[in-house]
Amino acid sequence: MSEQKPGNRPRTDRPGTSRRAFLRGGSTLAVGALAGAATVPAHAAQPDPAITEIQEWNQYLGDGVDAFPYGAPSSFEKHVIRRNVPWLTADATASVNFTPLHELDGIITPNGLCFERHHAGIALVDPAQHRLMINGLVETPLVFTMADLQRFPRENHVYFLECAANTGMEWRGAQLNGCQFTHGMVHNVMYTGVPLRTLLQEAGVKTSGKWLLAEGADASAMTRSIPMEKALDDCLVAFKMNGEALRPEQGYPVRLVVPGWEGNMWVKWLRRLEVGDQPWHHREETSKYTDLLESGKARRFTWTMDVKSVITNPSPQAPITTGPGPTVLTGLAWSGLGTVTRVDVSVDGGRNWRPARLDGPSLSKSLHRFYYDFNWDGSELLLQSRAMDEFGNVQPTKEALRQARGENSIYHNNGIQTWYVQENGVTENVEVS
Ligand SMILES: Nc1nc2c(c(=O)[nH]1)N[C@H]1C(S)=C(S)[C@@H](COP(=O)(O)O)O[C@H]1N2
Ligand SMILES: [Mo]
Repeated sequence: MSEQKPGNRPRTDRPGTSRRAFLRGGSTLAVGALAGAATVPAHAAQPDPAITEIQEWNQYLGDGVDAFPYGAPSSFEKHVIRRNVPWLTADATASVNFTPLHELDGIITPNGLCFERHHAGIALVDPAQHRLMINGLVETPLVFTMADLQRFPRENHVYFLECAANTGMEWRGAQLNGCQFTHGMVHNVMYTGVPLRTLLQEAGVKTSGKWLLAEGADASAMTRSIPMEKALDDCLVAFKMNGEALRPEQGYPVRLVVPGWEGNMWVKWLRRLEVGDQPWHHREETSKYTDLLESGKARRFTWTMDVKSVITNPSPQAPITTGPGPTVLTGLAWSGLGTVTRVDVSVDGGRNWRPARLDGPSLSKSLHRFYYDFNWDGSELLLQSRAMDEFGNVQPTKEALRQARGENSIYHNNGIQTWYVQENGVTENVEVS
């Protein structure tokens, strides 16, 4: 294994897995690829049919204002869609699809591109028939209609939702070729909703009430236990995303928002909140949403999503196609604890780091956008990003994660991702070791 020279093509180095490792060693990687951004060369004016010919859209009237009562993206953007990996799950109703992170910019995920994860398909709920009940250890059990919920003072907040299994396939080695598949179980929208605290206060939580059971109205009747402290802190009962009604796949007409915590607690199609004095035993919590350690013991109650980042461009689905010269590298960073204060980028597999430029709003428990504008000299790159949050937590290497938690884990993989950019711009998912 150690004979492999730096600069070799990544390869499958483990029988039985498709792990691809990229060995770091010598110094053929161009650190010189780092010169500051140059000015983008404008094309010298030449006869160009795009200019000299009259295009179709220049000759005929377009569609009228009645053509698209609910708009859709340009037909030239057809490839920008959620995608699933059929072999990951047995059927599409208990499954997941992925946000096309490499096609997006800024920090907001458009509603139609938010990844979906459900255990029993998308429930189609009639809002007029939907009820939210609060019962258990409360002074007054309550039932709210959707109209009732809209009468409470509401708030707007941008939060990321990340499934605990995001990047889970990558624990044992580089696996899926694209950030959509390695990191696409995350989305970030602005929610409008009523603070959960307001509704709980309305019902009057008894002093013995320490836990909340949140239940969904879908066929899986998914339930999750949430500690009262979190419920009273920043959770929302949300009915809007990015200004419009929740999409059916995101829990229409109402879902729980549990900022910074793993996605499975964000119960969709929320119909019941039961206050109790201890956590409930969920069918899935011990089997699916618990981290198995090497020792065979499990980490339970690992709810916060740790500081994490990924370069979205270039990446395997978004290679460099423009050749050497000014290149915009960009990506996303987030922390379930608060804001991201710093992202560093390496082009040589983690030996040298330079600060990236954070741009756009820096909101707590939200995605952050970073850029690294550089002048690519056309040599091979091993791209990595490393995020730090406002509490000084730094994103770990995959190796450090494996040392801490072994190789059996799936959940909470916030390790540093590496992309290998070849001289022709083609980009692959690899690991440096
Ligand atoms: N009622 C209900 N809520 C649910 C689920 C579900 O299957 N049913 N899946 C959970 C999981 S595992 C995740 S990661 C998030 C995904 O939210 P999204 O579909 O909006 O991306 O919803 C959570 N809430
Ligand atoms: Mo999840």
